[in-house]
Amino acid sequence: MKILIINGPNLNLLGLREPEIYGNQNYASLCALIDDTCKELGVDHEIFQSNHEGAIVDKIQDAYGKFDGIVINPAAYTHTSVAILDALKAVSIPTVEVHISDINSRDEFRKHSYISLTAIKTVMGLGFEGYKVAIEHLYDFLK
Ligand code: CA2
Repeated sequence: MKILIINGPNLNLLGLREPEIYGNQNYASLCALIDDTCKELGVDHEIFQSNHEGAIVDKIQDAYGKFDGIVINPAAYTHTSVAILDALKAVSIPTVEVHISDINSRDEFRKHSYISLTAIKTVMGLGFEGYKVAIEHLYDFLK
């Protein structure tokens, strides 16, 4: 089993600001948690982060035939990107959406997610731990 973890814009800056929303750990700590979770489950994985919508679309297209599942935090593109939604639908790879914060209890514009229209599950509001929950859910779904 091989899964792809995709992180969208500005997640590479975690820990710099807004610790009350995103915590005070940095992106390297998040990647370490993802690595540990996948190791525990015996799952091969790759982590990809980009600040560019087209690069994320390219990565999803390239995942076809190479990955069994995707965990994605599209960050701000969650609320705007029909292109990422269409790419996920096109490759039809089971996808779990994850958000560090609870997007339903923040700004009105964050309440809508295009990605939820195709995700098998959305995990939110659990901090970094949400990635562990998302990976475990995807693993249970795929095994
Ligand atoms: O809660 C989440 O995981 C989000 O996907 C994070 C996005 C936000 O646009 C979504 O609405 C919810 C933002 C990611 C990065 O934000 C930073 C803000 C300040 C400092 C570092 C990162």
